[in-house]
Amino acid sequence: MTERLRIAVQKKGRLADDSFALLKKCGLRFSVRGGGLLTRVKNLPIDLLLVRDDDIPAFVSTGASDLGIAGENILVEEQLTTEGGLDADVDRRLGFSRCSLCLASETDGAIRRPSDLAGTKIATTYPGVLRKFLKDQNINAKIVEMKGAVELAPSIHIAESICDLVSSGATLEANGLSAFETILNSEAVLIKSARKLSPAKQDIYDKLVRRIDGVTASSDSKYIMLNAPKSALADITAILPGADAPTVIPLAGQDDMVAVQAVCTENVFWETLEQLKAKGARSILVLPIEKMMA
Ligand code: PRT
Ligand code: ZN
Repeated sequence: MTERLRIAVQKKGRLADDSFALLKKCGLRFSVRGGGLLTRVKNLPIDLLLVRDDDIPAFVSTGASDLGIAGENILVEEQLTTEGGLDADVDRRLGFSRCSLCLASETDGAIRRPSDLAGTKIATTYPGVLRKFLKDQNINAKIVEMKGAVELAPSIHIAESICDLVSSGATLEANGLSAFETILNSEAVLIKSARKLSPAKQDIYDKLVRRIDGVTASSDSKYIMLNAPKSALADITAILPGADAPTVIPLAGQDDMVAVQAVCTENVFWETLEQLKAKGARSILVLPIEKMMA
């Protein structure tokens, strides 16, 4: 029987859709409909273990799963709070579900900086990360552990401030709170243990991560095509964000102009196009790149 690589993925929630989308872009064919815990990938020897995000680091650590996709916030919290430690670490950053674990307090209140926390109470669902921060900063404050709705803690006088995830900032604002310190910047990560995989699983893993790298590299990348005066070629090449040597092609009947094509590995903004135009570039096209392999 072929060995199957097992990946633990959040079943439902903020990470789930983007995790499934990433795996589908890597060419994995599967369906997550139905309530099963294990989903078989049809075209590769891979199974998906559909679980709550909090359980993913422990599944990887114990060997119940070979890999996992979870927020770095969850991984770091579990590393800090699991008795005996975790054999699970970041293998790759995946670039989605970005958020920050922040300290926040009442917008017009007295707590404005970490040192103001001394002798106060802080509500959080991340006691491990918060405890480490307070210790590193030499701040003596009480941690009030909650399971959710942390943003309500100050208004009901459970704590003077909170330590919670922030993405748009709308939740803090709606509760009259402002962030005053970031403790951790987080994004979804591929989690792996230090255990050696069997040769068969190692092959599947190598293939998968090569594809993941191709997908993450191409998501910010664009193919740019433009016509440029020969005299401005150096200036124009310098503006192209994250581009190696571009392809330069003569233009029929126009000796002073060339066509330039390049892969830009960083975002191409409207400002970039305006700068290119100011240097004499014309007919500028920016195209998405679906897949890349070096
Ligand atoms: O059921 P399960 O345990 O699997 O899911 P869950 O409810 O524990 O987690 P879920 O699905 O809410 O979040 C999963 C992961 O998404 C988190 O661990 C983070 O890595 C990531 N993520 C990204 C976020 C946010 N952005 C986020 N904004 N997780 C939570 N939030 C919450 C935050 O706690 C606060 O309540 O959204 C609110 C703030 O959002 P803004 O936009 O108002 O600032
Ligand atoms: Zn959770």
